[in-house]
Amino acid sequence: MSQDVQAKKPVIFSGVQPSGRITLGNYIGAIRNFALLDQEYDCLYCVVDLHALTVRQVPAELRRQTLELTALYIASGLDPQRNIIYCQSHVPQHAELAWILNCFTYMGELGRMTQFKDKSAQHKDNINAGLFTYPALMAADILLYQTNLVPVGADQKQHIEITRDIAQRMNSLYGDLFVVPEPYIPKATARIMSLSDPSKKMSKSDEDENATITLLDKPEDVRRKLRRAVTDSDASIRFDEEQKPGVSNLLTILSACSGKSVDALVQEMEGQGYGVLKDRTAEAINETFAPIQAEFHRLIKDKEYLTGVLRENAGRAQALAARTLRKVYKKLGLYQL
Ligand code: ATP
Ligand code: LTN
Repeated sequence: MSQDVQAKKPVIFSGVQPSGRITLGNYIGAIRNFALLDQEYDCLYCVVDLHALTVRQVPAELRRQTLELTALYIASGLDPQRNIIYCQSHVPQHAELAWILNCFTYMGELGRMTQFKDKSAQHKDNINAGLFTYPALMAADILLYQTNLVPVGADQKQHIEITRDIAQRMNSLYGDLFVVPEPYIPKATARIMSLSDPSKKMSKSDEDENATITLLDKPEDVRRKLRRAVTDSDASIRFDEEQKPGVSNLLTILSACSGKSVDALVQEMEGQGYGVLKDRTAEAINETFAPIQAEFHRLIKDKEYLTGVLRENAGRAQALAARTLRKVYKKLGLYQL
């Protein structure tokens, strides 16, 4: 974001949890799009560490993953001068606004969230209140900055919808408090599937190592995982998400990494076996990752630089967040000193 943060450019906000190694799904579905948008928007990209606490984290790993995600944002092409790259817990207004929004969010609507249902099923021993009210904190992230557009994968659509509902509800009670944000979910890459089970989305907290490709995987790991990827027994390379979810997922990934359309790829590989599709996909992923990994490995050694980026950008984010929070407190009738 440029110095003139308050200027008229529309605002983009998005967040990724430092809850594990960043996957190919996170990259193609979300992070890659961030860099494409930073010319026309004022952008904030957040490491949402408070959200990560809704499932148990090992403290030392959470710290490491926070710094890694910061480095990966930058290595993926986001300039930390032009974009506000920062950490959620460094800007206390997120938690403060989340409390307010909790008071305007209904139990019924939170109970319908599929992420809550999925995570409660995965973590039966820890169905905590934070997991339930997660969308109110996410709404706070977005609404604090008067965000216009939120680039995310398809799994987050429902959370953007509840954010819009909360914003509209409060706007109609108190006048114009918040900009009502729109999701930005490019259809083709909105849902990258697991390599082991193409009926599930690729997820960074998946325990099966072969299900996910991480942005820091070595080229030989990518090749090995691709070779093991589940396809089908029909042996024809076609895009058909219903009948051939594994093959279609590989085609989506290959298309996203090579820049070629799925149709062109299908024509090129006509009559060839799945081995060719898998090897080409692995190579395209490795080519996409190589410059990002090189930059990541350079940045991650420079903890001082990364900490400096987080410190400086926390200040910029706080200045923006404080304006919205002040307005909300005032309009709701909290006594002003
Ligand atoms: P976790 O497994 O810890 O829930 P996750 O892999 O689902 O993590 P998030 O941090 O929740 O990742 O998501 C970061 C961004 O990546 C979000 O915008 C989300 O929609 C997007 N995303 C996550 N998985 C995929 C996927 N498989 N395909 C496309 N986009 C994805
Ligand atoms: N809930 C998101 C991460 C997230 C987010 C946000 C995304 C937290 N706050 C604000 C966009 C905007 C997830 O689980 N992927």
